[in-house]
Parts: sequence; C-alpha cells; structure tokens
Amino acid sequence: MHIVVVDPSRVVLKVISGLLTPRGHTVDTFTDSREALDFVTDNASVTALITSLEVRPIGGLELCWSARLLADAHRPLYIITMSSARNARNLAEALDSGSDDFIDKPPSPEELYARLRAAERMTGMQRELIRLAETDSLTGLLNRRAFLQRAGEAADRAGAHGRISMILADIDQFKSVNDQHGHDVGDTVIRGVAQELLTEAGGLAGRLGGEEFALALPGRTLEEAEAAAGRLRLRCTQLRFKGQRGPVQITASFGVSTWSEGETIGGLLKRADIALYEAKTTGRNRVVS
Ligand code: GH3
Ligand code: MG
Ligand code: MG
Ligand code: MG
Repeated sequence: MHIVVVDPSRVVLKVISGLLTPRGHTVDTFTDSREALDFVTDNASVTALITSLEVRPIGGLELCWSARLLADAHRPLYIITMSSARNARNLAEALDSGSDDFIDKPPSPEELYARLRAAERMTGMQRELIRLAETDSLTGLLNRRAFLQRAGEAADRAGAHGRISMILADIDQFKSVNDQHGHDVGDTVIRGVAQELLTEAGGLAGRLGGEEFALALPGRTLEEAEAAAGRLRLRCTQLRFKGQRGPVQITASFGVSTWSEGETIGGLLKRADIALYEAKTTGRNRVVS
C-alpha cells in the first residue's frame, strides 16, 4: 500500500516507517499535518493514512475529516488514528471524525501489520466495487452514470482554465445489424466501436446506452474535437466484423460540441445530442457540430 504517516515526532515516524517499508509498503512521513493533507490530496495512489491525534497545524480529528471528504466515492482511503492516550472518548471522536480504525502509539508491530491487512482487504474490496459500479460490462468503457460524473468534474476544472469538448457517437442502422446477424454479432460490433473510442480518447470514454457513446475531451477545441470525430468516423467505416451472412460493415454518426462559459455538462451533452440528431437526419455517417 502507499501509506502516509503523520506524527509530530521524527522518531515515531522513523520507527513506523522502519516497520512498514521492509513489508513492501511505500511510506511517506510528515510532521506537518497540512503538508500531509496536501500530499494525500495530490496523490491518488495513497490508500492509507495513519495519523496521530496530536498533530499540527491541523489537528488529528480535523485531518481525518478533511481526508475523509476527499476520499469520496472513487477514492478508497483507510484512515487509522494513533494516540498514546487511548480512552473511550478519544476513540469515539476519532471514529466519528471519519477514522476507520484506532491504534495505540507507538503501535506494536503485530497489531500494526494486522490492522493494515484489514485496511488492504477493505480498500481492495472498495476498489473492486467502484470499478464494477463505474464500468460498462460489455465494453469496459465508463457507464453512463460514471461518465457523466467524471465528465462533469472535468468540465468544472475546464471552467477554471480553458476548454473541454464533447463527442457523441451513435452507430447507424444498428437495429439491422442485430436483425441480420443476431444480437451476439451486434455486441461484437459495439465492443469494436468502443475500442476505437478508447484508442482515440486521451480523455473520458463512456457508453451512454445501447449503441451510443460519448467522449469528453478536456483541453481540446471544437476544431480538434471535430478532427477526432472525423478520424473515428473513418475508422468505423473501415472496421470489419464476421457476421452470420458474411462480413459486417458499419457507419456511425457524430455530434460535437465545445464548452462555453457557464455551461453545465448537461448543456454540453445536449448540444452534442442536437448535432448528432442533425447528423442522423441529414444522411448519417457524418460529423456535425
Ligand atoms: P439510427 O441510425 O437512427 O441510430 O438507427 P439504429 O437502428 O441504430 O437506432 P435505434 O436506436 O432505433 O436502434 C438501436 C438498437 O440497438 C436497438 C437495440 O435493439 C439495439 N441494442 C441496444 N443495446 C444493445 C446491446 O447491448 N447489444 C446489442 N446487440 N444490441 C443493442
Ligand atoms: Mg437511434
Ligand atoms: Mg443507432
Ligand atoms: Mg441509438
């Protein structure tokens, strides 16, 4: 695990890190709790935080809270508080502040290792649940909910500095692929198109439903997104699938939009959808923005 340890005493930090490092953990130690919080915020690889209650300038309980808040739905973080004064009140306050576990300071090696094994079980399970909850099982792309959430966050960041563009893609006359070649071949086609999107992405790729996909492209202008959609359109026409009655070829239509000041992710998606509708009604196999 990547573990951050916070304690005012360098000696305590050295002891704990001496216990953990030989066990294969990556350990970063801090005497300053604000620096520790910044580090945990910036490093998503950190999966455990061990902190004393007696730390500064942010107190141990507040550090727990702040770390718990940033370890939101897609960030498992196991928090263990340590105190040399173990009493019911300290323990209850630590747990109520978002700590997952409590340990004496200094911890006995056996106890520390056992608690970290529990942490590994818990964060491993959370990671797997998050992955399952966010992934479209047919294609491996983000599912609709996760895509909208992640793209929304990306749009919020874009709001601060720059731009984000959106591509919506929908396979043309897909119903006839299913009708002529069966649902399994249809699924293979969906997976093939998803793979192309992943190759192009450099951003966030999601399956919004059926045979409809979305790409959110942070940092890309409308022209760049149009060019990306153009490449995808071409590659879709070049895909070949083995169907029940010979090879299957497909085309897809694309709607492109770019974020403008004050717009929500919903607004961005809506404009891409309108463009996609126009691509459908003006002949399909085209990019409209
Ligand atoms: P258009 O060019 O207007 O998009 O026509 P279309 O036939 O692609 O559009 P429509 O939305 O009418 O049909 C989409 C079809 O996709 C209907 C549905 O049976 C099929 N579909 C939805 N989800 C899946 C899936 O997971 N696998 C397969 N094989 N087919 C699916
Ligand atoms: Mg349709
Ligand atoms: Mg379609
Ligand atoms: Mg559709």
